[in-house]
Amino acid sequence: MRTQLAEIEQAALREAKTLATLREVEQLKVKYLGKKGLVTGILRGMGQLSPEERPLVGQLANRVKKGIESALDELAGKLAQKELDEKLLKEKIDITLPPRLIKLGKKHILSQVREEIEDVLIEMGFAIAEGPEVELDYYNFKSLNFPDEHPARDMQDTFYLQDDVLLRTHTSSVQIRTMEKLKPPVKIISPGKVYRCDYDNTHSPMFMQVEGLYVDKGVTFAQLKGVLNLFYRKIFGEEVKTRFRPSFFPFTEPSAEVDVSCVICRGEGCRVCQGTGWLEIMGAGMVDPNVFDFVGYDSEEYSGFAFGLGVDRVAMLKYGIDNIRLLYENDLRFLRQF
Ligand code: FA5
Repeated sequence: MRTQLAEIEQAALREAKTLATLREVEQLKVKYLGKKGLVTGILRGMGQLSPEERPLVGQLANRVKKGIESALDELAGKLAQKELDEKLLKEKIDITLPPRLIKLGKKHILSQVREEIEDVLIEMGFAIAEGPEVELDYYNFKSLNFPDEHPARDMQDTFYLQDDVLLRTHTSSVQIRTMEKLKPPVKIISPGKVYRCDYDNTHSPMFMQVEGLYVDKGVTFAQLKGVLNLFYRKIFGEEVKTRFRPSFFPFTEPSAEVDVSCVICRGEGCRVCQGTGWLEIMGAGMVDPNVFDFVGYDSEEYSGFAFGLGVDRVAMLKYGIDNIRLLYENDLRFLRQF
């Protein structure tokens, strides 16, 4: 048995030298030291030995077992380190390489311009008011002093949903809804989408407006001009010029259309301003006393001004965009420029 043990030890140590993986080490451990292993077999067979021989062989067998165990443990340690080194080498990351570019989303140009317009007006003391896009004829037309069948309704090509329900054609409807709820002074802007059956390079069936309304005692047209001149300078820069042209809106009297000098050609005439040097951006005027009657304001005591501008037109002018459709086509190559 002693010779057998010595041979087993030598064989185990010889085989250990040929091993290359942790798995093989584990298999060898089972072969020699496992339940049915060679060394365990010897230990089991010790019952047949004489009482004198038993402790001697027992000691030897234990020594051989420990010797094999520690040789294999040492080998396993080395192989584990080797496998770890190889893995680390394979997974090595070169932190000096430039990263792949992540394309971040950003706000649509119309939202950017709308927010810029809102910020300028909020700074001047206006608060934001909102109203529905599906509107009653009463708020979109009638209470704004458009009599039934009056030709002024033709100025805004309307999408009707039912006889008296429509897609709002302007955000002026929010004027009435707000004045119904609040007593003067009222100083609001109402930004939002509006809809008209209208389609060419500068007109879109859905576009965005910002309406402004200021009602208080002693509000004047001069204040309206002051607010709008300051507004345009803040949006387009100090050198921009404004022009007020007499116009007509049923809900304002007097009324004006406000043009700004074309920021693309600096007033010299180009495709966008159709050679005139000016671009129409908004309608404005003093609130008609008839509108005050609809909401129960005393027109002897209060006066007010209102204005409504097209956000799309402002965006086109600010960024030199010559076709309004580009704003709604969602072409990322176009949108990423802003
Ligand atoms: C109005 O909508 C009036 N509610 C504005 C107003 C408010 C006047 C308060 C007086 C007092 P108008 O139809 O002109 O007015 O439209 C206002 C602006 O919206 C225009 O100057 C233009 O910039 C823009 N706009 C009008 N139609 C379109 C369209 N189809 N596509 C893009 N922008 C448009």
